[in-house]
Amino acid sequence: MALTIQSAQTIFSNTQVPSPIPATIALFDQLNVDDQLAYLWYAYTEMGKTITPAAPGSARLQLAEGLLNQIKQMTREEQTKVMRDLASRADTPISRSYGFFSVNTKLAFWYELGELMKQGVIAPIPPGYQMSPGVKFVLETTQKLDPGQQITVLRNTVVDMGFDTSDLGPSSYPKASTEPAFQRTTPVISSVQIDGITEPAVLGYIEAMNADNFDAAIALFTTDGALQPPFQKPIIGREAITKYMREEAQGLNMMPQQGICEVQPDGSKQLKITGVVQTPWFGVTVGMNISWRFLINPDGKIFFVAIDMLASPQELMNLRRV
Ligand code: EQ3
Repeated sequence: MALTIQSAQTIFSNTQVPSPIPATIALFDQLNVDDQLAYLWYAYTEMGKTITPAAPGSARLQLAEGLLNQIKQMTREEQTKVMRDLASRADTPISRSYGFFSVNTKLAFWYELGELMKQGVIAPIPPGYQMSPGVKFVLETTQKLDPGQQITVLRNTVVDMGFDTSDLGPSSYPKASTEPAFQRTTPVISSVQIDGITEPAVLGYIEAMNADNFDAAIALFTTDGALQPPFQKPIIGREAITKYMREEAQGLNMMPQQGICEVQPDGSKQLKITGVVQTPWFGVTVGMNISWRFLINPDGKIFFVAIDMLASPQELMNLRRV
């Protein structure tokens, strides 16, 4: 039987535990725009007491510099309006430009705005601001998440801001492939060992990804292969996956720990591997518990891989189907 992406998506689905991340984001989405901005400020500064993101390289900030300079020259009221427009995804020139940014440039843009807010250069949260019960509730919900889940909530809310430019065609901003790389600050993990796994495509994938060698990683996929990032639809085909990896997978450290492999009657293999991933934004200070669900075709090529955020560390051991 031919492999399909639809059926691949369901492998090991009965070992999956719903993540609290979408539920937290749904609560955030219900807040009004000012409360959303305040929530992000408090969540970010609260989190910053224990973990702080690495300052983005100047090369990456350059991509956001034009917008940041425009905003710096505005009055406080105008600056607040820009932030409200971004959070409410309004159709304005700045919201459009932001919509064209890659994920890491969006994060770098807000990182810099946050710094400028702390310095008083950009309008801060108004001094007399009273937290609404809604903001308090979403903050308390966020605090119950582990650090890896907290940074995912922040990341995903920032990514969803701005005007959705996906229907507007290619951007005039630098393409992802020409964007400067994240500098690796932690040593590259060289020899990959995963308890219970000897599958060459999987070991090769992790090794290549840990060296940002996306050409080597993509060569392990079938031409119609797919990669499904957490909470997203599958990205299909080598070209689209390579573009995605260049934009979003630079500098990641992947530390798979254990896995299981089940051979199917047609010779394909289904593997589930759990482990920890670190993002260059937070380095070794935040580990995200994740799983990879691989479907390898009978020729040993990756037909599908889904990356899922785990609900809890207990799930790292949750590999067997019941
Ligand atoms: C200024 C302030 C504070 C207040 C204002 O009111 C509003 C905002 C938005 C503010 C600023 C907020 C800021 C600066 C937030 C910054 C958040 C950051 C830097 C978050 C970074 C998160 C990174 C994450 C969660 C990365 C996760 C990566 C994963 C899970 C990678 C998985 C992958 C694997 C393992 C693969 O095998 C394939 C590729 C793939 C990427 C899917």
